[in-house]
This record gives sequence, structure tokens and C-alpha cells, in this order.
Amino acid sequence: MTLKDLIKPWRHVFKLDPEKEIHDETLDRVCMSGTDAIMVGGSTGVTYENTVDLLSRVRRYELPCVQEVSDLEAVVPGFDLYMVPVVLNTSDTTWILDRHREGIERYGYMIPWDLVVAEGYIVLNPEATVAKLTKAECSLSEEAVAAYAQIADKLMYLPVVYLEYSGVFGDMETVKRVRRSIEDAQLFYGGGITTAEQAAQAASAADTVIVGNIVYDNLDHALATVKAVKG
Ligand code: 1GP
Repeated sequence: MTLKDLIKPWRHVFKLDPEKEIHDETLDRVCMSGTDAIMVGGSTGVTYENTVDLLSRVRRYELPCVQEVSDLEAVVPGFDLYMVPVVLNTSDTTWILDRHREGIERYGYMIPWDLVVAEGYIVLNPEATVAKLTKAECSLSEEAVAAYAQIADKLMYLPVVYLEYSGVFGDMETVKRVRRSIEDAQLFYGGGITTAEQAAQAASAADTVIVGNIVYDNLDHALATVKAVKG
């Protein structure tokens, strides 16, 4: 089975931020919700310690647990997969190549390449921490977003295109347009999902729906997104 086969069936994923506290009971409900996987990651404040802690707690459950790598110091062995973002809509090469080169230079000998999945990130909410951090160019036309997605899919053969609206519910027309314009890559959508209705809309536009912050803000709403996406 290839990595692509592993992530292909994922329709719903909860993204948990290791910097944020989560009670055992909440984590239990999240992990037992029927979601397809837990993704561990965040833009800031991610450390080795808080990542190990969250991984070990999620490991009590049977579902896949993947790390989205944002900080070299915080890469923890033991995840099922490592998702590595490559930010496409930035001119700051730090987030396209430089961090990646540094990581491979330092840790290349121990990287489990068979567990690494690259994500072509297109960051679309200018107010999000990730947009500020990566200096992403977010004011893009639908055509430009679709063109970035095609770079990921057709030129770079990245297995995942991730439309990242973190913090705000995105433009579903753009998401649909991107989906029509790519062939092989799996389309992840994440950002601002706070209700089951939004989750259902995102599910009809993208292959995989990522639900983040609402877990911490309104657990019942977060749990309702699972059924909305998976039916
Ligand atoms: C963030 O795409 C995820 O990386 C989910 O976004 O936290 O806004 O749900 P939210």
C-alpha cells in the first residue's frame, strides 16, 4: 500500500494544536468521533515536548495520527505519517525549500522517507498566523489559485494540495474550481469550519476536510462536523 492509498479514504480530519490544552475527556470524544485521522500541528508554539505529550495521548486510540511538520526541533518519532507543507504562494523561499534543505542536511540519515507526504500549501487568509509567518501572497484570483494547484499536481507531482484558510471559512467556489483543475493530487480544505453546514459544504467541494480550532471553542459543533462530512 502506498502513502497515497493510506490518505485517500480520509474525508474528515481533526487538526490538534499541541500548544493548546485539551482535557482527556475532550480528546476522548474527538478520537472516538468517527473522524478518519488526527493531524498534530500548529504554526507557532509547537515543541518536541508538547508534541510527544499529545502523540502519546492520541496513541491510546486506534485511528491514524500524523504530524504536520512546522518546526524541525519538534519532529517526533512514532507518528504514522509526516505531512510536510511546501508553501506555494510565497516568495520567501524559507517555506518552499530552505527549511526543508536544512532539515534534510541535519536529519536526512534518520528521515523515514516512506512515511513522508508533501503538501502543496496555498495559504489564503491574510490574517492567519501561517500567512503572516510565511509572507504568503493571499490576494489571488480564482484562476491564480487554480494555477498554483496545477503546479503542485502536474509539475511537482505533490500528492496533496492544501487550501489553507485557517481561521476563516473560505470561498467554496474557489475550492471547487481547484478541484476541477487537478487530477491526481488529493484536495485538502481547512479553515474556519464552525458548523455542520459549513463542513458539509467543504465536503462537497474538497476531498478531505480539516477541522481545527472549533475543537477548542465548541466541542459539540466540532463533533457534528464528522457526520456532516462522512454522512
Ligand atoms: C488550520 O486548516 C486548519 O491549519 C483548520 O483551520 O483552525 O480554522 O479550523 P481552523
